[in-house]
Amino acid sequence: MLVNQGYPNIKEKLRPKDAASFLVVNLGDLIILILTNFKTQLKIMHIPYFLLVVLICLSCKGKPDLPKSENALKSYLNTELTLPPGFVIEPYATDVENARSMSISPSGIVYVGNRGGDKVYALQDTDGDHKVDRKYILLEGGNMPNGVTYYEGDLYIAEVNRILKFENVESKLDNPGEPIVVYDGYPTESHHGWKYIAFGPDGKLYVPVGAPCNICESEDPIFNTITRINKDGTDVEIVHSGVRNTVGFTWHPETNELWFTDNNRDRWGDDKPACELNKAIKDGGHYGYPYCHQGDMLDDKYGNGKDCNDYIPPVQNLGPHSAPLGVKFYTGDMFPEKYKSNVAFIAEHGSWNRSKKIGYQISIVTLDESHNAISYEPFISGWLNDESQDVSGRPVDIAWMSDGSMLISDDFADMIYRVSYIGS
Ligand SMILES: [Ca+2]
Ligand SMILES: [Ca+2]
Repeated sequence: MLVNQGYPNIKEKLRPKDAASFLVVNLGDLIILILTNFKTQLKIMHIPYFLLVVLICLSCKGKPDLPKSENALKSYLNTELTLPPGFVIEPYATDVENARSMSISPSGIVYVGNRGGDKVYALQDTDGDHKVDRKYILLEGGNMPNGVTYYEGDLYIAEVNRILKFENVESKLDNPGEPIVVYDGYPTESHHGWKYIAFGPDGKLYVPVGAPCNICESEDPIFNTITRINKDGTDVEIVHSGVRNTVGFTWHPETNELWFTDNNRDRWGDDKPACELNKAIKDGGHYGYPYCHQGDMLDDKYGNGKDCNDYIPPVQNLGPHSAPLGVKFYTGDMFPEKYKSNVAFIAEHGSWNRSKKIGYQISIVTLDESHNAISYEPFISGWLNDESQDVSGRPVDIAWMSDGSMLISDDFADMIYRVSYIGS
């Protein structure tokens, strides 16, 4: 379904900042927490559904007050955000509600999933001016269709418990019909049930299954894992365990090793534990959850009698509660040499379980030749105003355009940004 032609305008729904707006930033996360973790308690407490509906409606508001015209928005972004010298950021697409995981096909079409919404979009720049001028809705009514990946002509979509597929998707963007169900056997638990998916160098689809709780031991070994599955939906296998909730992973372009972010547990204070960037040098690893966090911190309950040496530590600890999602190594030709191969770019969605917010940035972890981390620093920051704690955006995923520029999705500003290097 084609829903938009011409450069999309910023919606009128954007409203002035107010004192409550930064609280509302995280209400979406809180609603999901309430609906999933506490659903049993809610039933016991007989909390009326209309109250939940009110809360959900509130979570849709509080969007950042952004300039409406394209030029003013570009100027605003380059003033408010801090980038390294020579880089510029501009709106690539606006009005992409709840823009989450992305996948770019060889023809340059950008596929985007939803977590808070129920849609999957295809975004097209038909005239090559680096601005999306067509937006298609491929899927509506999806169950947290967060994960999207384009592979050999087909678009794969991950809902909570199902993998869907639109075959030969680019021949029917305007009228894709119903997707094929590739597999429907993943758990239906919605807590950490939204998924990032990608095909590995082995041609198999990698599908994480998050912990069905903040911190718990699960009887079903499928939880807290990264699985993989054949593209026809056969042979699901657990590849890694002890992974609480990864919503972004990639393969190193030289070694083909799997690198993944992990969101560690909440409600244990502001500064513990750290979130993680991990590296899997072989299959079958255990990455600590729920026993050991950040490589050296035993859990206060589940860590009893355990030893952190029994689990694979992160390559780099990231900000506690910073919510690292998308991670990618640079594979293009546009950025300066120092960003190629051994720099992991990470989209930090930003903290909700912290008295002072952190994250809300694109960070980079630079590696040495042995792939040990030697630095962790911001690449693009400024979506969080440290002083006022105001938030104007929440990065979710990173993808590379064929010209070497970077796309960043933002599910709070409902936008895709394009970052390019123009030199000094
Ligand atoms: Ca265009
Ligand atoms: Ca870990």
